[in-house]
Amino acid sequence: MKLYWGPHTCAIGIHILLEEIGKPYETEKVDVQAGATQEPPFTRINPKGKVPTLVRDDGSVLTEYEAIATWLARTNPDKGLIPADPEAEVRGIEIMDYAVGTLHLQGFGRIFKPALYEPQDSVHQTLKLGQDEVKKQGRALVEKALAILDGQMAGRPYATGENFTIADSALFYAERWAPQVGIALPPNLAAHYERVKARPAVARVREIWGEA
Ligand SMILES: N[C@@H](CCC(=O)N[C@@H](CS)C(=O)NCC(=O)O)C(=O)O
Repeated sequence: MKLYWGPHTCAIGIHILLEEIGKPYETEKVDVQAGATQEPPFTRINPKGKVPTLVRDDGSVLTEYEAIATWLARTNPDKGLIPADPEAEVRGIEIMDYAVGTLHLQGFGRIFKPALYEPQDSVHQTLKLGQDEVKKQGRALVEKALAILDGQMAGRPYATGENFTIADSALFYAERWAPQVGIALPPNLAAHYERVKARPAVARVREIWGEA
C-alpha cells in the first residue's frame, strides 16, 4: 500500500490514519505546489490530479478523502475508526463531509486557489468578481463552517464522542489550515486540534512531513 501526499495538504489526515492503524505502508511525496499533481507521471496514477491517493496492495487506486478513510477503517475494524453505534457513525460522516466538502473545498479552496473559483464564463465574468473578493467569500465560508463545527464539538473530546475516528482526521487537517490564513479556531475546535495533535500517530506523521 502506498500513500501519495504533498506538504500542507489534506493528505495528512490519511497519513495519520495509516499511522493509527500501524501496519506497514509506503509513501511518496508529490510536489503539489510545483504542479506535479497535474502532470504525468502522477496523472497516470490518479487522473484527478489530487492527493491523497492510495495505491492498494492489489495495485488498485483509491481516491477521495472519505472513500480512502472509510476503506482504511473498514479493513481494520479492530482499530475502532468508525463507531459501532449507528447514530455516532452518521454524526461522524456528517462532520467529515462538512469538513471536506464545505470547509475545505468551498472555504479554504477559495482562499488558497481563488483563480479556480472566479467566474470562468463570459456572462458571469462581467460581474468582475476579483480574486480578493473570492478570498473574502472563502474567509466568510470558513468562519461560518468553523462556528457550526464548534457547536457540534461542544462537550465531546472527539467528533463522535470519546474515541478518535476517521471524522477527527478530516476535522484535524482542516483545523490546521485556519491559523495559516490568520483565522483563529473557536474554543472547542482549538481544544480538538491540540488533542489530535498530541496523539503519537500525529507526532510521527509530522516528523515524516518535516514539521516536528
Ligand atoms: N475531493 C478530494 C480533494 C483532494 C484535494 O483537494 N487535494 C488537494 C490538496 S489538499 C490537491 O491534491 N491539490 C492538487 C492540485 O489541485 O493540483 C478529496 O476529498 O480527496
